[in-house]
Amino acid sequence: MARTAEIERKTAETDITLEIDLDGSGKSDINTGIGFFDHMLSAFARHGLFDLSVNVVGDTDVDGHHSVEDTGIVLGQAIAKALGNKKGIKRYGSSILPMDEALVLSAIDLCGRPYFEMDAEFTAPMVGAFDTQLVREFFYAVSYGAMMNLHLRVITGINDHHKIEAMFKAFARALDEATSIDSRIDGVLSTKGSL
Ligand SMILES: [Mn+2]
Repeated sequence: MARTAEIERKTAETDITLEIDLDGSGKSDINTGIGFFDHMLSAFARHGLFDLSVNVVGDTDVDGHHSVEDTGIVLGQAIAKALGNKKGIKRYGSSILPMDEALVLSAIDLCGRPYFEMDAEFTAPMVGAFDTQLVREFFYAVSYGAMMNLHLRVITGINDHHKIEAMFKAFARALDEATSIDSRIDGVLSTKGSL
């Protein structure tokens, strides 16, 4: 059974089409109108081994806020939809990922209850055309859209490009683990019987 989802979302601010295959090989086709954000979503797909296609037509003449936040909402919803009933998935995933001087921890519980914790500080207001304040907006939106508990913590780091890229890659690897199927798991991994 394919674990895929396609979502289209159109508002006065953004028009987004997104497709994900949780059991892909890391192929991506990303066009958000913000170069650094494209770079981050490509890294997410590649390192999570998800196939991901994202097309965003947003009000980047205002700024990148709506485009990044709404893409987060849609990605979260697509992850939840592709997961379906969550039978057989590992549920938890974590990664501690280095990128040069930056070291980032990401931990995920696909528990059906949204929660978001992030500990990261950036010194530059922008990386390319990407506002560093949007890192929090994006991951908050993903965690709530997917109804997941997501923790992200920059343990060390100096360069904002490295810190943010390590966050996207650590998130990808943690999500790959949490969404992967373990044949030993009968039903859903919860004593409550549902996730
Ligand atoms: Mn880079």
